[in-house]
Amino acid sequence: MTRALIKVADIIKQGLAKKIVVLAGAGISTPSGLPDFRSPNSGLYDNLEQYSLPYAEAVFDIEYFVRNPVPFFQVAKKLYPGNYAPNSAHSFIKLLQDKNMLLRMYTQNIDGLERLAGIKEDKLIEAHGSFSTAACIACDKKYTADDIKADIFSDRIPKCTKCQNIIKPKIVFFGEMLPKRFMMHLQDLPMADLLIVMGTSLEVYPFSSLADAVSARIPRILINKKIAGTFKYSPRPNDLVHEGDIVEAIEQLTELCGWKETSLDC
Ligand code: CNA
Repeated sequence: MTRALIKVADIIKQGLAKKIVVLAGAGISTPSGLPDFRSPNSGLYDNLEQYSLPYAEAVFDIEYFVRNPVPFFQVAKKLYPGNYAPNSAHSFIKLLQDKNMLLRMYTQNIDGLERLAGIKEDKLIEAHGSFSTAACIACDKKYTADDIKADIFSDRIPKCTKCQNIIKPKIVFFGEMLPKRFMMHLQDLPMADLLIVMGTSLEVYPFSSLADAVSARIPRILINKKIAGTFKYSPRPNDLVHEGDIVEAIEQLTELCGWKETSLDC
């Protein structure tokens, strides 16, 4: 157990954390079997050679998508909701919600596992969208996840029944606006009394900037395989960093909080 986990558990046990904000990324879903982006070898970026992309991020670039949607739909097939279950990282956040300690969870993930774990809509900001809805890129006709699922799983590009243009899941691509609800960070982060950052490389802006939006006197903890973002480049005096596997860390933190008897199974 690291000092960081012990310290956070102390803050929680002393009742000093009643408005926790959680920031999460693809690393909380790797234990559920989903690939993340940037992990060497296993990450999606290292497995896109077959598509001869001009650069890896092009898979989520709106201009590239309009010209060649195939790589995106191959990645979509890997991440599409329905094949994966939440893990103890998601359950821990649900536990914070049940204990009335969760102010908000901001996630970059598009896999929908937070919803499946039972995190309520008003507590959750899916900053990069989700697969739950989709729309035609030309006429904006709306579709559900189920409407386009069969096409995606049969390697067909889903096409609009009205105008035959491409139907795109409501995932936020590079070059697109984030959902309006993302702006809630302007009121949430200044109110937070503890920031928990988990499973993210903190490389995607503007999401990464949320880690810096809490007051300097508020403890921030990063739980990740390796140190990232401003925890590395401009650390604050009361920053806490736990480098390691998310599931092991959450199990330790749950025990340190005295919540071990509470099942983390989803
Ligand atoms: P990233 O850049 O791939 O970073 C993930 C981080 O998690 C890395 O620093 C890893 O070291 C770390 N990590 C991976 N597995 C574990 C583990 N078991 N325990 C602890 N740490 C771990 O992903 P980010 O989320 O930071 O990047 C933002 C992108 C990724 C967003 O736009 C997402 O939409 C996108 N994405 C989402 C998913 C998903 O929904 N599950 C999957 C892949 C990519």
